[in-house]
Amino acid sequence: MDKKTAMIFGVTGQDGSYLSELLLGKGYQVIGVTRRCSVNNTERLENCLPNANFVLCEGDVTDYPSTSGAMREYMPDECYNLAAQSHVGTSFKQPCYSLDVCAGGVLNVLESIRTINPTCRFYQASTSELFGNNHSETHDGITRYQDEDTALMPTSPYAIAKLAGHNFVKMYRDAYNIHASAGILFNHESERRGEKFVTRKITKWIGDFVAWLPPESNINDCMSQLPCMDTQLVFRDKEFYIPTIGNVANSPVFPKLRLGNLDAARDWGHAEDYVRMMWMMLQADKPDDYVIATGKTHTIKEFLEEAFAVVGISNWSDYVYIDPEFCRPSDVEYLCGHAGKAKKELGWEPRVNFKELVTRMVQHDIKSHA
Ligand code: NAP
Ligand code: G4F
Repeated sequence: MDKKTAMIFGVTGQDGSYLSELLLGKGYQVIGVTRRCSVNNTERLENCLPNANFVLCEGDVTDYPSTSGAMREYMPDECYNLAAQSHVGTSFKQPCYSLDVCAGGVLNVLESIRTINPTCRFYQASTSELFGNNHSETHDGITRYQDEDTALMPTSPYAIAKLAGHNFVKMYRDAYNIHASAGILFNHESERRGEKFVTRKITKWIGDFVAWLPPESNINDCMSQLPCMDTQLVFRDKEFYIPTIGNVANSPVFPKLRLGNLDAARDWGHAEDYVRMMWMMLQADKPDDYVIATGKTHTIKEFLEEAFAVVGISNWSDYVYIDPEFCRPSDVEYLCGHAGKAKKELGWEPRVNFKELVTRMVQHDIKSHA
């Protein structure tokens, strides 16, 4: 049988890199579409770049000539649209741009498929942000959850734009008979997660902090010095600094971890599990939309507790400064997905649990300094 070709928009991102590795492992030719960037942004693709079946092609989802041009040149069997301005906080600062990429971008790719390559199967990266602050009550013993029947009530420019993209998928499926599916994915993280998302921001900070401490220091001894600290050092330009003991490499202070809302709850899984489901959705006979989630939810505080525990710190709040800069005009407070449909129809289940996810991320960010 001929080798299958898959096209990935958003290939340089967290999910794009894991999906590329999965598809190359299955023998696909992978065409990764990347937008022009002033510096190299293919760091996550280092495992893929040497593979002769991996091709990078220039394109931007907001630019129809480039999406249609890529479609015409490679005529893929499968197309995965992962491209997005994916940071919810940023979408409040750049709402028009977020709308262009997350809504218009989907339309450009779907139109390219409809007009040039209508048998191509399409995957759209929809999101649990679509639910906003809505949830369903009780089902299968799970209380307060979101699934495919929970009404969508987006509360950010990102989520509203993603809802338009989500609706385009259904429309192209129903009106034009395109094999187009959307994965309503709950938060998924990894060692490759962007450093401005809360999980990676936390684990990266821990990795940097541990690297900054003198090798022989005991973290908790260090913090026991807190009451003695010089208040001039503690406040500087709004930022808190952690006082140190001993002779710490050239820098007498270390900035605290600055975060926003710690009470929000998220259903966090590992990205490797979630890209597997993207591929599974496109192998199904019928296109459809699926919730993908672990069914377990944790607050940011719980993530902090678990992450700091990996390096033996129990009093994590001493290291964290709440900075209003990281609070959003509106936030989604509670997400907990019910992925029963994906399990029943496609046999999908997550393999990495919360504790393993957090441990892997922290250990990776510590090792990155070795
Ligand atoms: P990510 O790391 O932020 O990656 C986003 C990708 O989109 C990057 O490759 C980025 O390219 C690309 N991109 C941005 N604007 C583009 C444009 N105009 N044209 C072409 N490419 C563009 O996001 P991710 O975590 O991998 O998520 C993948 C997708 O799933 C996104 O659509 C996201 O909204 C959605 N999603 C993610 C989660 C999650 O928890 N991770 C959950 C639900 C849904 P550059 O490298 O050039 O910036
Ligand atoms: O890590 P976050 O930025 O992820 P968020 O907003 O849930 O969005 C991610 O998941 C969505 C799926 O549900 C994706 F569609 C989206 O593309 C993205 O991947 O924030 C998580 C929570 C929020 O409640 C936020 O307010 O953490 C809170 N938070 C607290 N302090 C912070 C911070 N978030 C960030 N990014 N930075 C902080 O300092």
